[in-house]
Amino acid sequence: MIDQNKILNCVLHFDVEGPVVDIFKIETGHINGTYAITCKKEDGSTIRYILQSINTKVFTRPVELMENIQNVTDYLRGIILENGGDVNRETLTVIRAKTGLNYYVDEENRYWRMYNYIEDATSYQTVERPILFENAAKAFGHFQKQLAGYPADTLHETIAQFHDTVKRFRDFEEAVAKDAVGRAASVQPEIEFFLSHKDICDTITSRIATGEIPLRVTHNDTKLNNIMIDNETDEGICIIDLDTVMPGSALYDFGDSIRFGASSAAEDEKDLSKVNFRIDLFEAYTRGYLQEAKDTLNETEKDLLAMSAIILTLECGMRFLGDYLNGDIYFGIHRPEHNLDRARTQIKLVADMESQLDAMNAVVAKYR
Ligand code: ADP
Ligand code: GN1
Ligand code: MG
Repeated sequence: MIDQNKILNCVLHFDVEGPVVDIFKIETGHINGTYAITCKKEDGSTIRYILQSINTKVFTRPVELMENIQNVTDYLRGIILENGGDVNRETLTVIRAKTGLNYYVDEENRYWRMYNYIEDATSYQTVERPILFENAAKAFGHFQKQLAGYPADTLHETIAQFHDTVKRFRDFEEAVAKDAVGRAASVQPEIEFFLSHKDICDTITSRIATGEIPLRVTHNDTKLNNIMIDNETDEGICIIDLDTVMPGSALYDFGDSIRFGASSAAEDEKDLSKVNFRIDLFEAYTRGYLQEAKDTLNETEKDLLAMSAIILTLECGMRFLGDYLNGDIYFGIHRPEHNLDRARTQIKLVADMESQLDAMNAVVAKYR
């Protein structure tokens, strides 16, 4: 935890309206250090911002990362204005540092950035009501449409081969072989589960290679807590966490949303009897997503929607268990076996989805 004085000092370097009256650490993301900052304006009212320390172990080129985000949010702002939308709520806005740059580097070489706070909206950790998930699907589908004309070749690849599941499998094998902190012996059934799924890892990547699946500008981290849902209307109003916006497959975005949201429990639930794949939530998401995206997706993409949920869940599970084996060096953890608990929920979900794949494909057939 970075101390409050450092945060206060950091805020002083950004162009904010008035002095800080509150700092609140948000613990739900696994990657960046996120703080909600409240400032008091001259007229006595308050305004909130999001201050983030960028995880530079994960995003090793933070200046390029911010260039992506600046350009993407500027582009979105243009589209929202054209459509008469509310630019303060429908996109992140980068608040510049007093230097004019879109980041600030502190004495310890930490990179900080600031955004407007999306007010009167919630970032949900689980799908409390199916409509939230259906609306999240529409919003992610809409986001993909908004960025369809974005010049993809101008985007920096912020993490190379981010959803290359075959590479993720190799990384996992390496973590098992290295067994850096001596944990492999205690998680043999979990390791076996992932190793036994080697043959499906290339489902998406091999078809990208042949051109059957096109590259699009995608979000690549479409979990439910990366979207702000309006408290009044339940609509997904703003897509956040734009660090991994880069060329990818629409299937990455669909599959990752299902991975996180179509579960009956949280991603880190310890009691696996509570973790089940919910086909009703899969249906809600598929309906909402295809409503927005069905005219854009090709037949191969539609054929693989259900399967993509299995692949993305498998991939994320391997990453969690791999990180547990590596000694928890990538994902933020809040308890000793956090990554192992996360890996186990993913295993449970993959197994559930495999047993319901026919039913999932039938749902896709209904809405495609
Ligand atoms: P991470 O990469 O660590 O997941 P995020 O950018 O997703 O970081 O931020 C973590 C959490 O902070 C989000 O899940 C959301 O709850 C909250 N958050 C982030 N940006 C905003 C924002 N602009 N307005 C309101 N809440 C936000
Ligand atoms: C991370 O940043 P966050 O918490 O939204 C991760 C995703 C994983 C997710 C699992 C840059 O997402 O790839 O799917 O955790 N982001 C990065 O919850 O690695
Ligand atoms: Mg996030």
